[in-house]
Amino acid sequence: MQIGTLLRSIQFFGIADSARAIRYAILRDRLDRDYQQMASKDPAESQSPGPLKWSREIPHGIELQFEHTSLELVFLARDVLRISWKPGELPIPYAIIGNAWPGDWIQLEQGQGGLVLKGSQLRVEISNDGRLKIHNLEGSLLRIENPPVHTGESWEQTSPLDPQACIFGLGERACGWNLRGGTYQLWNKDPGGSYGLGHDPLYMSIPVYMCMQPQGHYLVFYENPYRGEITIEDATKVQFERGALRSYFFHGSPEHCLDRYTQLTGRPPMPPRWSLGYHQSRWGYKSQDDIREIAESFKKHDLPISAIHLDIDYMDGYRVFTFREDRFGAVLELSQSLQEADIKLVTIIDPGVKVDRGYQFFQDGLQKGMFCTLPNGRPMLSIVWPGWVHFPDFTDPNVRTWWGDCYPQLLDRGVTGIWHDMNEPTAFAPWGDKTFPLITQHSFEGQGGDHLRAHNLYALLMNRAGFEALKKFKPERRPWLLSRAGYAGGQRYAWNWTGDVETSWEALRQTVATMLGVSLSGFAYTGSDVGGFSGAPDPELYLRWFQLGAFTPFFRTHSAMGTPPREPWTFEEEILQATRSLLQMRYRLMPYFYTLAWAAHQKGTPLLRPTFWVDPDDPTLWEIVDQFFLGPDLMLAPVLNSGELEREVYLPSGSWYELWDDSIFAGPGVRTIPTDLTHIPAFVRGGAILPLEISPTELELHLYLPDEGEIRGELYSDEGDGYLEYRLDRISGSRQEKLIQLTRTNEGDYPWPYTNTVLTLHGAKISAVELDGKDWVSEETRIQTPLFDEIVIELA
Ligand code: MIG
Repeated sequence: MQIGTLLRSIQFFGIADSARAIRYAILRDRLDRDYQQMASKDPAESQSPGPLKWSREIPHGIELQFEHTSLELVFLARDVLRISWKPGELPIPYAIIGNAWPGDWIQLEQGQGGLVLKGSQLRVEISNDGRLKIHNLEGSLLRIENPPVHTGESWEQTSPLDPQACIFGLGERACGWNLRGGTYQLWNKDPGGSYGLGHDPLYMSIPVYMCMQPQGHYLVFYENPYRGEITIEDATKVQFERGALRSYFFHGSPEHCLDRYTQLTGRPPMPPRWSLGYHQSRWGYKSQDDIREIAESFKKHDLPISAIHLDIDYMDGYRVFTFREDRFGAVLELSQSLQEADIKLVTIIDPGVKVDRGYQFFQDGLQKGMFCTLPNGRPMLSIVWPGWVHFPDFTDPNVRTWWGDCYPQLLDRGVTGIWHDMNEPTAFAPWGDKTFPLITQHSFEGQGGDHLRAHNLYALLMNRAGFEALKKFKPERRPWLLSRAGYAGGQRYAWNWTGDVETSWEALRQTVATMLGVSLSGFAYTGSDVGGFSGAPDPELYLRWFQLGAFTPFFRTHSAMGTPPREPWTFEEEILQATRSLLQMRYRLMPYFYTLAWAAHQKGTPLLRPTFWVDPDDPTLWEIVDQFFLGPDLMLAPVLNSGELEREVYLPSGSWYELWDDSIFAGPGVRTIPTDLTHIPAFVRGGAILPLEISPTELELHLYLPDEGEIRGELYSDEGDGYLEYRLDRISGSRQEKLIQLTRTNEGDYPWPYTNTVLTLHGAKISAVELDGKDWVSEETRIQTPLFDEIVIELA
């Protein structure tokens, strides 16, 4: 037993509940022992596929029967291959939304020692012993899959890697950037307390990774929700404890792979615009008056804000869907007055339902059989914040509806966004795995299954229930959900945040890699607790973290119970001012963020992108992780070390403008950049048009001139919520020496929202302007423009 954990839990949790947690851990151990014994009745023999017996063509693919195992290979599209090894049950496709792919034509040939399956873009050699070699049509070998080994019910498969290959993704990881040289668990887990570099697994593991290598990039997704493990060294070695071994192989650039992967697993919906603003939270705001005071202080200090979060203390004894009436009885009034200041209220919800005879939701769930059970049919008794709890079984469609039907209890009090926590799922136990006994029974849409199968899917399905409820009860609004855990496909329902990251410089550095890994795993929206969750950041660390937060999709300050306050005004004036100007920049950039949200919704492109996005084929970029892109045009080089006065930044080819002071740098190359405490080095790509909103009716289009060549910008606008009209304006053109020519096109019927638009030039002065064929007045670098179709600018 970990004494430290126990003491901490007693301190937070009291003696009685800590004693219950011990009882729970003992019970879980006993049940897990039984489970283990059941599983290992007959000693299992490891089996390779054995020799090929027969094969036959099927639509877009081939089926092969080896002596021991069978294989099905299907070209879902010309660049997407599905590989399914059996025996083992195929997953209920919770992660998948289906696809409209036409498949690919195929051709089967007899090759040396096996068969060759040819499509229009890929060629797979299948050897008679079950080894796969995937080539592109130029003949480059992209991937080898050794014959998988089936032992009992588990699968293991290795795939040798090119020495230069880099591997990224696997969901949320705190293990550096390139994942080569490590072993990673596929099992959602609350690290407990807080985590730092090297902690594995975390809350959201997703069996998806991207491989960058000289002969062509690919993405692999294993559609198997069981517990597993992947080791990435000279080869990737993946293991799953049960189920069929099914994977999808996608070929192309990272952008293309994510486009394809999110066609299969779903795109993130368009978020409400407010969610891209700043969120303030902490565990420990005690009452509605506390919240009101926080909101007022934001106003008083001239700090823009969009949402305030209520952590678990708002509930009555941690009973979900209740409010502690003495302190939060007037939440409706609170939310209404916040609404006047354009601030939304977000409440946390945990899955555990308190066992309490007098608690109606519990009684109802018990009567209707909504909880996960043990094999004896009784609800599984577990323990979390409320004390003894039962857990809803989200693999049951009736439970999803029953649970979701309670959301109005939050929505009716003016709550707008919902934050799902503890859904790994996590139970309190002073030792061992802090989750359900593996023998716990789940419905699986009536099919039945245990917790080994349900565990990694639990959050996905809880989020699905929440998402569907928000759509049902607020059909005119876009749902906004935040979730700690998740699985493949979860981007359809919720945003991610990186959980209880420790307060340290090392954790700040790691957070960049973690967020980029989450982004490459299909989640377009991620963010971290500004300042770290668990500690007391000094002003420098707080500000550096705030600077990173300002340029990440989900921007929220949050911290643990007992940490000192860290709202911006609790720091000295210099820090307060710096946070103010960052917040102002964040809100000016809102049209840019919103346009990126549209791109994510259309193509699955994450908002945060690793540096190699600009040139995936340049191997020198693959491992850069102390800088990154926000969308196509903004490159951030956050300061991640204490006392750092300057840092090196790699600038890709082209010209780059420092966002804050407009100094121009020419790439490619590494430059040393000063790192003034109050600013995060940020660079705008020459050739970009960055839309900055000055007020709801005033827009500045900042044109950063390239030396020569292409200029482009995009701007998505709509009402900010709901499902009515939108518009997408595209400006494109070029610079040739002293002449700039730009054309605007648009789609969608939403009226142009700005009454005042200014085009501002960076990098040169204006001598003359012609707008839609007429001479037009201008200042040195600014042009007041109506909505033009075409503009020609002559530079001085
Ligand atoms: O056991 O709700 O990650 O953000 O403040 C800890 C209390 C439960 C963990 C979340 C954190 C939240 C905290 N929760």
